[in-house]
Amino acid sequence: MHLNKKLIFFWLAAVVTVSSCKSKKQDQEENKATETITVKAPDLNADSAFAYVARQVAFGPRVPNTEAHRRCGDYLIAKLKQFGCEVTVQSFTATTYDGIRLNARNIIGSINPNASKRIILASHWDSRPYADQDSVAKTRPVLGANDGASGVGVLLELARTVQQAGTKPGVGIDIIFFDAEDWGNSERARDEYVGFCLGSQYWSANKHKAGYSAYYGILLDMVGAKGATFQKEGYSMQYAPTIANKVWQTASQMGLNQYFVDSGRTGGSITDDHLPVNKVAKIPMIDIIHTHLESGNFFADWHTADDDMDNIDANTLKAVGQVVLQTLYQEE
Ligand code: AHN
Ligand code: ZN
Repeated sequence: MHLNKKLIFFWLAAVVTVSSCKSKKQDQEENKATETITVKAPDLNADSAFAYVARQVAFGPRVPNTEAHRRCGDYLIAKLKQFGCEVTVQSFTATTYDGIRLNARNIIGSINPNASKRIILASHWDSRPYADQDSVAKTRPVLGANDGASGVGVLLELARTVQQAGTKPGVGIDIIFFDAEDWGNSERARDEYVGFCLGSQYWSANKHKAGYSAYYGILLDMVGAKGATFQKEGYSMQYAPTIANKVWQTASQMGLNQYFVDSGRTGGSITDDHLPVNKVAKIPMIDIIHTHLESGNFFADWHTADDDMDNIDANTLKAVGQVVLQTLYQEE
């Protein structure tokens, strides 16, 4: 609310200030820009987003084939239904690079299920079976507060917010919680995705509805750490540059460039759930993923035993969710 009001004010002020030295045509164009920005998305609640992350973490590590994983999946299905989504559960067996068969579920919650123009919002809901980046606890499963639960928490809060809102977005939204993302191993797996992204690979080859497509997609990965920075990621710029530019521009208009950094440089290309969606499903999809601006590394506790709630900042969750929601409300 506060952000958007400020933003509208800024845009009106900008138009008024410069209009005296512009042609009529330019004026009209700028008024059009002002109009698009005044479509105001409803406000997410930061504490609510935080609570949805904490609730997932409270199940314990959501490693496929464990009880915590099964129970968390049931919880996510129930929440999406509670928020008025049409829920489709895609159950499948995923075979890992090391030959383990996982009972996996992609969970899809649809808002405006009959709208023809659709946008995918996705995140993975499983957590990694071992903390191989930890200096000590290398075989311990990862709690995945940031790596997994953060993106899902933001999307649950987004679904709740849309349900509560007086005005719905004009587009249809498919929230996809991909399973079995994080079993990969860059050193040992030899396939194209080095063992990662099993749920997204499955969905991209077997969509939940016959003939399904979408206008574009936005993937959230590791979107909860304090002071997180998101750069335009390499594959996003290769497959979906207009979407990435649009999202970063929206963030900029909302005064959120401290998170959505726009240095003019493209970040590294990251093998993540958006890659099969781009390559196999042929739906342009970006990845909003936390990387360190200089090193390009993920957040400090990535794949360690310390990826817990201490890492999570409600302000970061809210900033990401609000930018995504604003982008959706600006779609015709
Ligand atoms: C690789 O490490 C190749 N990709 C990172 C995908 C990932 C893991 N996202 C979260 N956890
Ligand atoms: Zn991971």
